[in-house]
Amino acid sequence: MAMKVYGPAMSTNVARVLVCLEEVGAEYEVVPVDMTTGEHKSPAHDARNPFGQVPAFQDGDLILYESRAISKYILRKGGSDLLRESNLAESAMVDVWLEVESGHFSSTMSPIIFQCLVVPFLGGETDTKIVQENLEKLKTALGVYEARLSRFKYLAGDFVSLADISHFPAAYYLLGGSHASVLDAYPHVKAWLAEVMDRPSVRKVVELMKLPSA
Ligand code: GS8
Repeated sequence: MAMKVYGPAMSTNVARVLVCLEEVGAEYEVVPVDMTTGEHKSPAHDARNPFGQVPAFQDGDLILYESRAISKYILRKGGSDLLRESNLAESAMVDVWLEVESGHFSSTMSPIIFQCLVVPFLGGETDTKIVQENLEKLKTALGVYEARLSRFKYLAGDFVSLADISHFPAAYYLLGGSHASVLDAYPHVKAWLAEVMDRPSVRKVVELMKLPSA
């Protein structure tokens, strides 16, 4: 039976899960959850994700939430090497940079995406103070990334891993938004992101993110 992902592909956390399914070539189904009507807060969705958020994930009797945990499950099940689990030190570095992605990159990008895309879509006005504050935080993080990527081809070392591809959903919105030029000061980061965005799995999910109903 195909694995099921509940939530719109355009959501960054849903897209992270989808790219892992694409990486392992799994059969999967994206089940729509209409966030505009609050379906993610419905009892049916709450049974799958008690935080009332997307994504939720189902593989037979197993129900999971939290996109990075779901991603790891999919990669382990599919026998992918993107977690480097045969090497203790390498897998630890994957974990480090997955935490960095969550705590320094995506957490900083989330309010920027919300203010620059979601708020105007809902008819509101972007809070530029929030955007500027988070852009400053982003620049601080990107300085660390630049130093790292000057020494290694990828974040966890000289091998591509989940830590790299996990950045793609927020990076997609950064690259396509009005603050993309922030990356110009970080040439290694820019080149690394270009490579991440060019992975076939990422290109496939980017297409799904563009579909209005997905
Ligand atoms: C965060 C999920 C999340 O914030 C994860 O899965 O990694 N740590 C979790 N989901 C957002 C959509 S943005 O992609 C969401 O569901 N927001 C609606 C809400 O919180 O009510």
